Amino acid sequence: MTTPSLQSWVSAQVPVEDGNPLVTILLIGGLVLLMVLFVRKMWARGKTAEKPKLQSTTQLTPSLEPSKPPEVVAPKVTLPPSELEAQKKAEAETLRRQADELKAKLADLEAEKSKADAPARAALEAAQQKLRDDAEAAKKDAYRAEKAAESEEKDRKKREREEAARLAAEEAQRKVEEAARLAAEAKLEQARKVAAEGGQTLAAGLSKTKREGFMARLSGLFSAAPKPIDESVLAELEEVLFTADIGVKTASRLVQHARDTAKGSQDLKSVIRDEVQRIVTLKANHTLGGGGPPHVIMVIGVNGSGKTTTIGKLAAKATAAGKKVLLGAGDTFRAAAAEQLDVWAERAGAQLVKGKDEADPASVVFDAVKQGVERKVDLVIADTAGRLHTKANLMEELKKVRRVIEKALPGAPHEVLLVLDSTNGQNAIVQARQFHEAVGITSIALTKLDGTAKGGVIIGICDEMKVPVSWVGVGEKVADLRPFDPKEFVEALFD
Ligand SMILES: Nc1nc2c(ncn2[C@@H]2O[C@H](COP(=O)(O)OP(=O)(O)OP(=O)(O)O)[C@@H](O)[C@H]2O)c(=O)[nH]1
Ligand SMILES: [Mg+2]
Repeated sequence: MTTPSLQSWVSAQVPVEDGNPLVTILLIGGLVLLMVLFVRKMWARGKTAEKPKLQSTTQLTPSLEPSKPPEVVAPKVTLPPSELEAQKKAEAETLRRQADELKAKLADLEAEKSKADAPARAALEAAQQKLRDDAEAAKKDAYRAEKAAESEEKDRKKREREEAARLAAEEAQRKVEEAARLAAEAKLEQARKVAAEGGQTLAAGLSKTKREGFMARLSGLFSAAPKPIDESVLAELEEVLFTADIGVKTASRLVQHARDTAKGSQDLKSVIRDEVQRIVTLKANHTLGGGGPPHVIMVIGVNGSGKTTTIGKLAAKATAAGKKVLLGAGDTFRAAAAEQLDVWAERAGAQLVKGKDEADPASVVFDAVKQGVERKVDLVIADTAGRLHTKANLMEELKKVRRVIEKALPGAPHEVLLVLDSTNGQNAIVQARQFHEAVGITSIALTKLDGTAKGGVIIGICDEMKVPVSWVGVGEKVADLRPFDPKEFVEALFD
């Protein structure tokens, strides 16, 4: 819009008497100013709306955001004035008052002077001069005292600020510690929940063995056995036990025991029951501690026997009991092994030390034990790759792992836990023998009892190895790994 046309538009909108040019110019100017302001406002709004596009596209998830230090409002601190500050303030006041009094006297003399004769005036003049000098000196001294008091006050304020900052820092530290304590408590609670998840009973885990395994046939024999027991019953017992998964040696021993004890007796069942209880009653340690610190457990076994799962379950139990646990990912052979252990570590609230894929397992385990010592953990559990007990080179590798654990912490490992898959039946006994010869096992975890009718293997293992079965696995949950209780075992099978 050109100025003349704007002018005519304005004239059309606003009636201007006789076309006064000054009013027209003012109106046009006002309108132009309004338009400029309007355009500026719109431009500014557009800029604000564009802003989000300029923001970073990467977003930190809340859990990854660096934790901010807690906000603490500094408390107000008031310190009493020092002795010197109070003294200087009082001194300044007195001197100021003195100076005022001297000035007042000066004024009195001035009045006197106006009425006095010449000699008297001269004397008054001299007196006045003296008063002036004194007043000036008092003022100067008052100023100096004030300055000294101010300097003292400044120091006091500084000390107040420092004290307030110290109290605020103390409070912030307290808050950080409180937050850490609450986080640790929450972690422990979580671990307890995982550990407390209801699991299967041993009886439920052994139900297949009882229903379908040798126990089913034994039960039939027990109820049909004549009294007194004769050779035909013993022959039948022999047949049942030899086809059970308890191993030939144990089967022979049990038959011999029955022959010696039960012939003529009326109760074959209680004879076998008591002998089985005697065989499986070996002293086991379920505390996951006692050695070290840290107590170190080396876990071994054939492929897929349940080592990593058992380690995870043991770690969860230990953290739930308030122990600090570190897992060593010594299975560097299988690519996903460390990740699998990592998941268990996370779930149990345990720490994890892992190496690169295909790293030397001994070096990873050595590092894990060293870290366990440095981090003052209570328990270190080292995983190892599954291996066939018949492969000499792999058994040599296991011996090396054991040696480096001892090197990292003299006296360790405090437990060598062999994990056996009970579905392997008698082969589990063969595995136990070979692993024992190679590295010397101290306890056994027998897994997957829930999926097999071969639960009788426990009897054979205990009888032949004289190594206690410490743990039995009856399912996938943490609570499904149960401390082995000989009495419970015998009750579950026979009663
Ligand atoms: N039903 C049942 N399954 C189990 C039990 N213990 C372990 N498992 C399962 O057995 C499988 C093998 O377990 P892992 O812990 O990976 O065995 P591993 O010995 O570490 O295997 P490798 O590392 O390959 O030698 C997994 O699917 C486990 O969930 C148990 O007591 N009952
Ligand atoms: Mg494993």
